[in-house]
Amino acid sequence: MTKELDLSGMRRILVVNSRSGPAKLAGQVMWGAWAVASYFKTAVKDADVKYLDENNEDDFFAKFAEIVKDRDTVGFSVTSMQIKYTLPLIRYIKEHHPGVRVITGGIHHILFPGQDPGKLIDEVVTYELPRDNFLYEFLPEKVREGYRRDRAQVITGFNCSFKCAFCVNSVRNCRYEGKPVDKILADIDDVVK
Ligand code: B12
Repeated sequence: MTKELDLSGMRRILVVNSRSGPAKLAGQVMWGAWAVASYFKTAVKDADVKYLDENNEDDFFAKFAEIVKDRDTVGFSVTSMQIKYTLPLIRYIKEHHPGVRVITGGIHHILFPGQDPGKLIDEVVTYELPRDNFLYEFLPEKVREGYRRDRAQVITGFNCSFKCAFCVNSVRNCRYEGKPVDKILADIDDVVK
């Protein structure tokens, strides 16, 4: 397990958020995967970053198989509910494009940092990546449609001030972190535009 993600050798990147249940969460924003795609785009020199959220794509697998052909790195965002839907995608990569580096991260790995990921995954990230930057170029068209039609979402903070026994925040013992007002206003501005 690394403590800091090695960004060298990464340029043509795909960030994937699989579905997490039989029904897609269409129209929902997947903040974790979005933050990661935005981070790669900002932190990796000359990055070519693609983002695919199964919840918000028709023909998801066809698009995935096409994009993955010319990637050097694919990152998957994983809650425990997504494992079942993410593993077949990773198997597909290892079978058809064995040279592609597969990285997984997300709340499942943060909760279970000692779990053996098996041989299919090249690197497991058990910590958060920077999340202060959400680039609107990655917002899926289906989410945009929902924003135009109905209502838009803006993230105003992270974690939570309560300590519910069932929630990851209790295990991690993390505190509520509000976003600075100027960043929230900038996000509202982007959403309105
Ligand atoms: C928002 C949310 C939802 C929303 C999701 C929609 C949306 N708009 O995103 C709604 C309300 C729909 C929802 C529903 C459910 N949720 Co929920 N939800 C959350 C919540 C509160 C916040 C997640 C979030 O956006 N965080 C902000 C982002 C920026 O953080 P992040 O995702 O952790 O990402 C960071 C890191 O993990 C890492 N990272 C993430 N992906 C990747 C990928 C790579 C490659 C790398 C390197 C790093 C990396 O870097 C990111 C940036 O720092 C979390 C609790 C929490 N505080 O985390 C629970 C949580 C994710 N939910 C949980 C659960 C159980 C559910 C439900 C099953 C509840 C239920 N019984 O119905 C349903 C599932 C519905 C479904 N079909 O998926 C659990 C998951 C536990 C687990 N073991 O995985 C959590 C952790 C709460 C808990 N109980 O502890 N949820």
